[in-house]
Amino acid sequence: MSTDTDPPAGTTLSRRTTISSPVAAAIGVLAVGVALGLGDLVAALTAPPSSPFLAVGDQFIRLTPEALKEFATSTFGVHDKQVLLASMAVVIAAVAVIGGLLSRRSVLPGTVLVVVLGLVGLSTAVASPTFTAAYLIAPLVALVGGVATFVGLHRLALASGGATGAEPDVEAGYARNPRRRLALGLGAAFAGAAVTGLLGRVLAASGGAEASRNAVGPLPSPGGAPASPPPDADFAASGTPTWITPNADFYRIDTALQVPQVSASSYQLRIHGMVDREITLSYDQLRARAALEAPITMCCVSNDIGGNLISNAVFLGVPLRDLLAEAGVRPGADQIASTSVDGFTTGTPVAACTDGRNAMLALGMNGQPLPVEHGFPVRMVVPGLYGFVSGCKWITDIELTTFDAFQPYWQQRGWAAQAPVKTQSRIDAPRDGATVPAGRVVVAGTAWAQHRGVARVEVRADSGAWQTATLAAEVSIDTWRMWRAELDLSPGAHTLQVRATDATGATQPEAFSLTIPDGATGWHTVDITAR
Ligand SMILES: Nc1nc2c(c(=O)[nH]1)N[C@H]1C(S)=C(S)[C@@H](COP(=O)(O)O)O[C@H]1N2
Ligand SMILES: [Mo]
Repeated sequence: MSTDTDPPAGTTLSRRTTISSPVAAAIGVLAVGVALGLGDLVAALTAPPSSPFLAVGDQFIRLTPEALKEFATSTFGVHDKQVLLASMAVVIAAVAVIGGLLSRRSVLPGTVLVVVLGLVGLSTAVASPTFTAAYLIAPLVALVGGVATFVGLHRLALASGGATGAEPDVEAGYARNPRRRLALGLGAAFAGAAVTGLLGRVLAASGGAEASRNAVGPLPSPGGAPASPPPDADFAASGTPTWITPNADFYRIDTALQVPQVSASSYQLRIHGMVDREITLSYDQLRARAALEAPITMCCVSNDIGGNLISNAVFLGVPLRDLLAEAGVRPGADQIASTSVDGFTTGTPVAACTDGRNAMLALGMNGQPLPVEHGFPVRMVVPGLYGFVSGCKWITDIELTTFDAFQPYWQQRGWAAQAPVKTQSRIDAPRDGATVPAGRVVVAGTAWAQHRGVARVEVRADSGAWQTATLAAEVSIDTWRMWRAELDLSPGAHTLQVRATDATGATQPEAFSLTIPDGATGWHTVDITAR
C-alpha cells in the first residue's frame, strides 16, 4: 500500500489539527457574543423587539407557567427581569462553550450549534405577537455574523498550530505569525461583540420616547393648577408613605423586557369593534381633550398581603366615557379589549368606564407627561380595578367586544376576568421584626378600597380587642387612606394586626387567599419586640 497520503515524518500537522480547549471555548463564546451584539444593534436600527436575545426572553416570559413566574417575582421582586436575562446569558454561554469544545478538530459541530442558537433567535422573533417582516433582519444578520465569526476564528486557530503552545508553523505559508493573527482575531471578535452590544443597548434605550416626552412639554391642568393634596392626607411623619407617590417611586409591573419606545408625533389610537363609528386619534387630538384630572391609587393583583405594589398619583387624561359615547358602543359589547404596542392585552368591563367614575386614557401623571416606563404617550387608568384588567400602558388599540369573544393576556394564564380591587390594609410602622421602646407605640399605615372608600381601620395587638385608628383626610374614594393609632405595649414580643372596613360596611376577611386569580385576602400581621 502506498503511504503517500500519510503525513511525512517530522511535520507538525498533528498539532495543527487540534485546537486547545481554552481557545476552542473562547471561539464558541466570541462567535455567539458577536451574533448577539449584531442582533441587538441591527434590531435597534430596524425593529427593537426583534433583538434575538430579548426576543428569547420575551418568549420565555410568555410561556413560563404561572407558578414559576410567581416564584420569580416573589423571590427576585422587581429584579426578576435582570435575573431572567442573567440566567439566559449563563445558559447561552454554556452552550457556546460546548459548541467550541466539540469543534476542537472539525469546524462542523460548533457551526451547527451556532446555527441552532441563531434559529432559536429567529423563530422567537417570528413568534412575537407584533411580528412584521422587519423582525427577520436582526436575527438573520446575527446568524450569519455568528457563523462567519466561528468559522473564521476556527480557521485562524487551526493555522496557528492550535495554540497548544507549539511553535508557530512558519513554513505553512499563511501569515508570518499565525499565532499573532489568532490573537488579533480573538481580540477583534471580542471588541466587535462588546461594541455592537453596547451600541445596540444605547440605541434601544434612546429609542426616541424620552426625547419625544421632553418635546411634549408640560400638560396644563384643566383646572388651572393641579389641586395640591391637603396637608393631613397622610401620616408620613409616623411612617406611612406620602399620599402622592413621586413618579420615580411609583411601582412598576409589566411583561416588557425592553420598555416600548413610542413617539407622540407618530402615535395613533384606534377605537373599533362593536361601535357605530370607528375613531382614530393622534396624540395632539387626545391632548386637546384631556379635561379630566383626578387622583387614583393603582395597585397590582399580584400584591401580597403587606406588599408594596400600590401607588397613588394624580392622572390627567381623556374621560373614557366621552370617547365611548363618541364611538357609540353597540348593545351587547361588555368588554373593552386594549392592546399595547408590544402586544400585551387587557380586558376592562364597559360598565366600569361608563358608570361615572374617573376612567380615563391618561397622558399625564403628577403634572408631567406619563413617564416612558408607565406607558408614554398614553395608558388607560380605571379607579377601583386592578392594573391587569384596566391599566394598559403604551395603549394603541381599543376594541369593543364581549368577555365571551376575547381573553386578554393574564386571563389566558388563569387570572380572573372581573377583578375589582379588594379592600386591604397594611402596617407600615413599625416594620416586621422591629424593636421599639415599650409603652405607647405609634402604629401607622395605609388602607385602600378604591371606588368604595375606606370607612374604618382597626388595629390590635396579640389578638386582643380591636382599636379604631385615626384616619387621614379622605381626598377621594378612589385613593388610599392613611391611618394611625397608638397602642400600649408591655416589654416582650407582640403581634400586630390591621383590618379595614369599606364604605359599604364590608370588613376585609381574615381568611388568607392567594393573589391568583383575583387578589389576595387576609389581615396584614407584623411581629415586633417592645423593650
Ligand atoms: N403594556 C402593558 N401594560 C400593562 C402591563 C403590561 O405588562 N404591559 N401590566 C399591567 C399590570 S399587571 C399593572 S399592575 C399595571 C402597572 O402599571 P405601572 O407599572 O404604571 O404601575 O400596568 C398594567 N398595564
Ligand atoms: Mo398587576
